[in-house]
Amino acid sequence: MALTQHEELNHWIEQMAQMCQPDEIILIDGSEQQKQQLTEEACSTGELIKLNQEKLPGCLYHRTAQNDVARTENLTFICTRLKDDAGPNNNWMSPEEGYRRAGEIFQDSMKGRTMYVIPFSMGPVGSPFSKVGVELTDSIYVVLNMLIMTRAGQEVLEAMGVGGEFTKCLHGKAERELDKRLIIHFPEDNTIWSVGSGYGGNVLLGKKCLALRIASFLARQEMWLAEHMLILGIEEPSGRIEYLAAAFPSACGKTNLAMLIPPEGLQVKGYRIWTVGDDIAWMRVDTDGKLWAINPEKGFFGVVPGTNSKTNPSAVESIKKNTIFTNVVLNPDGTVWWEGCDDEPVAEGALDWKGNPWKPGMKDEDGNPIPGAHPNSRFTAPLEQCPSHSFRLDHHHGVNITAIIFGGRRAQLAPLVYQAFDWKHGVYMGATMASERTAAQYGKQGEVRRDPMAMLPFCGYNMADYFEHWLRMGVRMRWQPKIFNVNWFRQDENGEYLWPGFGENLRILEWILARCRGEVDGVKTAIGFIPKIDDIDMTGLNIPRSDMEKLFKIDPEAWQQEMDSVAEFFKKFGDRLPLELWAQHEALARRFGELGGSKS
Ligand code: OXD
Ligand code: MN
Repeated sequence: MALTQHEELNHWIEQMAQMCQPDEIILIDGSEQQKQQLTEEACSTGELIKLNQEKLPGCLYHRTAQNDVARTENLTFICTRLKDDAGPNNNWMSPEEGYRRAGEIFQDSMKGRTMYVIPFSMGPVGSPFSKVGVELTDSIYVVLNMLIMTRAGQEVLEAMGVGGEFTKCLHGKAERELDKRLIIHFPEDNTIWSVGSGYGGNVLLGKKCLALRIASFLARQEMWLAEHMLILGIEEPSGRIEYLAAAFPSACGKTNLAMLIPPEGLQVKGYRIWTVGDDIAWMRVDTDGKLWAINPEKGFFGVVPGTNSKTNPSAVESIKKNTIFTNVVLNPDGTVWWEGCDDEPVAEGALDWKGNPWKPGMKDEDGNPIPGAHPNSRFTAPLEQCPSHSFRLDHHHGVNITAIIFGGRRAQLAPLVYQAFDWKHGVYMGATMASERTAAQYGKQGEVRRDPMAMLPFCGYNMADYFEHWLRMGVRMRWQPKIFNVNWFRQDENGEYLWPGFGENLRILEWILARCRGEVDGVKTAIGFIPKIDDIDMTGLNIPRSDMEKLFKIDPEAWQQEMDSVAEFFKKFGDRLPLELWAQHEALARRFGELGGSKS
């Protein structure tokens, strides 16, 4: 009997099964009963471990293979017919080669295994904002993660009807060997093939693969925006809520900002923060001419280390139940531990992320501490468990975006906050985003990595066309969100951070909102408007005036170097780069000529 009433879907499943040769095919219906069955099965094979159900109800534990702990950008490809359509920002293969190379690895790879069919919706089921995908996978870990991260199961299948469109997502663990791992996107076929990995970012195909790479490609055709952005709402006691969307490269505290807790000094103002999403925003211009956003996901796939009740109390609350922990320390009592958590590590009997006996203070041959949890260990948790989760998560239309914020980690260059003069200048600001690597990231520490709109690893087509698309979107809006850049990571001469970050960032968001409402003047500089220092509410936060001035210093020489590096980056896109971006680049140089830097 046919698996579903959707003929094209049935046909595709059959074809993929012919290639992968699973012993069995099971349709995921989204029911609690099926989820329990699969959990039991995965626990019986060791794929998952049930954690202490008294202390961590509904929580599970998983270890990935040791060579499979992060997204593998070098094995991630965009397969368009023309190489130039993928752009210098992507690895490229022809679609024929992509299907052939991945097909060889998929061949017979599910023998002795089950293929699960997961119909899922990115965004509320049936919303015109949403996109449907179907993921075929041989991993129960993937199924259980997808059930947290997406709306999945029978209701999606019903919404697809007999012929609804869907993204064809195929995942197979295969042997999890590096030379047999490929994460391939075929945007022109609305198809994703991922093989040889079990790590979330590579295998939860609704997330980076569909909701960013494929969606960005579709968004350009359909005139909307698929962005690597958090969304948060700030509610005043009057009831007015203003929503912000913000893009930061990895390791800049996106999840923390999405779950911000107002600092003590501002608590009298009675703000409430609403978390809409921590990673991805899909945004459309509505008939009112404004920009509206949804979070296509319904869970968090967050970095664990460093999460504690000081850095992110809402995350701590979110992961107390129904959470899957990947690659953290497993305590003998079936609880978990990670570097930077609230608890002391247990002295004896714990296992590290590799499954080896581990205790605090262990060192490797070179005398370096052996971490218990992998630095990129993750929690998968339902968004609705976050105490600040927005009541508009299932609204088919999302939330209206007042401001867009770009950011990065720059020790010396960028001021704490500055505002673009207009949309086009804001697009230039986003296109020139960059971040310096931290010790936790692969590569040379301090090295500047250009990461436009934080989309460099996630834009499913030529980024020159993506910039053009952003410029065109601005023209379509009657009410354009104002665009800002923030840098929480500025340091003084001694390498000390000048700004405390975390909840204190609300003081900067306040200024941003005040600017959007036209309530405060800005100071015009070459790079944009910066605040008058007295316009930032510093109640309860003691930062010397001289440090505040350093936070807003604009050094023309450093900016000249920055502009040289931007020019170099732009040149990679050749003629395809919109002329407007070069015009913005020249206008910035001209403004430095006219206005110089800021004296502070
Ligand atoms: C993520 C990332 O995992 O951006 O969200 O790398
Ligand atoms: Mn991300």
